[in-house]
Amino acid sequence: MIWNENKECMSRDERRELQSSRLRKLVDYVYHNTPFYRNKMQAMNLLPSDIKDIDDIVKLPFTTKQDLRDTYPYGMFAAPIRDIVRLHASTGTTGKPTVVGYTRQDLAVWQEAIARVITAAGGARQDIISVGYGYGLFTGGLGFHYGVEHMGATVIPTSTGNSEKHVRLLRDFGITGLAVTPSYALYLSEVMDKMGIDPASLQLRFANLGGEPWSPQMRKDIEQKLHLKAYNCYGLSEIVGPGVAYECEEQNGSHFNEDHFYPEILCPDTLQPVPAGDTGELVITTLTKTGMPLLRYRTKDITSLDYAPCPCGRTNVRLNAILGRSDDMLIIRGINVYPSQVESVILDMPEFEPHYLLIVDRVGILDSLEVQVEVRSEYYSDELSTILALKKKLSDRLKSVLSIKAAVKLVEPNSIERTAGKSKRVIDKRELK
Ligand code: DLL
Repeated sequence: MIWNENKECMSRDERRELQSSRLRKLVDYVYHNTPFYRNKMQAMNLLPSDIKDIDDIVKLPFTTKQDLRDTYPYGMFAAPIRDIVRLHASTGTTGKPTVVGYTRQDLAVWQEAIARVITAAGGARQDIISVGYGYGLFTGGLGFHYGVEHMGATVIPTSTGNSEKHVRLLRDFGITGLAVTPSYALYLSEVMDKMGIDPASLQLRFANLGGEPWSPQMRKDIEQKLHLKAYNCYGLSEIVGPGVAYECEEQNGSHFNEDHFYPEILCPDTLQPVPAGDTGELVITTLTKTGMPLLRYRTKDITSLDYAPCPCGRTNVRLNAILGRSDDMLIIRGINVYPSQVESVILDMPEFEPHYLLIVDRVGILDSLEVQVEVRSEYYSDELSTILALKKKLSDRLKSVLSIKAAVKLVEPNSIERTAGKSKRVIDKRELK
């Protein structure tokens, strides 16, 4: 099923026209309503009338998270506060949080975006959907909540926190759809296991997972353990929250809601566009937002776009998996390391649970990387030789993928801390030294 065939399946030429006219309107709007952008454009000698079609987007200034911090809290708002009906903020671990304001019209766009996300995963009005993203300043909870209501399905605002209760709700309320982070989906399967509840006995059919990167192996794991189909949903608070891009039944890249959010892939160093299909930093312009529209927001997410037609019939471009962030990339002994590389090695080996932790440290002048991973109970052993052999096997595989040696620490099942939200997979102790 497709939520909005008119918009999701329009010809690429038609969509380009729509994007061009929306971009013209947007630039005129921010020029007159956001001093931040007017100043930037004036410094570049750029007038709204210089933007004629979507290809002119490359002339526009960038926006960074730092800009949002510098103008904290409301400096990026284009609409007066009396027209803002909701605020969210990202959980900044360093410095000030970034604040996002929505007008009524922005919330309507967001609801539509989420309705597309859920419909593409096979959800419909008769579904009962549990939203297990955090409710509050985080965009996941309320974002999904109002999207589910908008499409007419039944929403259960479970939020995070009490996982056993969540499992009981899944069972007792006949919940058919789940919206949570991928790591929490896995955790719920463990809780079910402990409670002696067989996921196959539940009504669950699909899950909309996002908020953090996950790999194809993790998808397989979640689908098998929870007996459902798992679909990716990508988004970030600065742009809208969840609902920027979403997977369809093909589960092969996430369709970008391009009529509202325009994606570019740029080289993070030169900020020039990469050839179509190549990997680089995702940069997004909000084409229709009125509360806090952003021009060319640098997401720092490293990924690529797939322009090939999709058998599902949607024509909006597909976002490939997020390979990492240009700012969470670790440089260990001069080598770039993405945590997702370690994850793919671990998930490829049946001996391990998909729970791991990277600990980066500096001993003397040498960087060190320790990978802690949980051994599945059926492979756990008191035999030293068995454990040593398993350690060596993982260590060798990591070396071949990462090109650096990692110390491997095997830990018991369930010993790595679980979170209801995004899991913390990296501890970089060098930052403190
Ligand atoms: O995580 C919004 C969201 C909520 C998306 C629920 C999907 C589902 P932020 O907290 O601002 O917003 O974090 C945004 O998380 O730039 C990516 O690095 C990462 N991220 C989000 N979704 C995905 C995904 C929400 N599906 C940041 N795959 C983004 C990989 C993701 N990374």
